[in-house]
Amino acid sequence: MPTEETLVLVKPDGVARGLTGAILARIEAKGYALVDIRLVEPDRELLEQHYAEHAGKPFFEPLVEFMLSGPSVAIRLAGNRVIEGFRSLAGTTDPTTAAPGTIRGDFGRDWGLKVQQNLVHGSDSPESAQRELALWF
Ligand code: DAT
Ligand code: MG
Repeated sequence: MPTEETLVLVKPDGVARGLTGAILARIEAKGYALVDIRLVEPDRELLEQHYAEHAGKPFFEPLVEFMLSGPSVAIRLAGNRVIEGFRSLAGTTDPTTAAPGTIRGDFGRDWGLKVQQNLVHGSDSPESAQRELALWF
């Protein structure tokens, strides 16, 4: 079976707070391979496609606006079970309750905004990964 790939994003809050290096260090220490990495300033169309599953939800527009607020670092990451493994490294969606030891649990908090800022994105399935990698790379 070919090695699995996933899309990881260091989102605008992670880049703006200077946490890109700390996040990359955790990914590298875990042993996954960086296949490609680039700084991206996405447009609205890319983001609406990326987050299409959330269209119509109350946080959708704040989410797109947040993602437009600055560059993200897009990473093509590879390794066996990397989709599941990166989501485990990231922690659960809500940074207030994400486990300590995870990226979101250690670096995230609730800022009282309409959208949760939780530093990173990771694809949630092989189908999502292929779809999202084609959008960002
Ligand atoms: P994840 O990024 O863990 O896959 P998701 O796909 O459900 O989470 O949501 C995408 C992003 O939207 C998430 O990283 C933060 C934000 N978000 C999700 N649910 C939210 C909510 N109920 N209120 C505010 N922001 C939310
Ligand atoms: Mg998701």
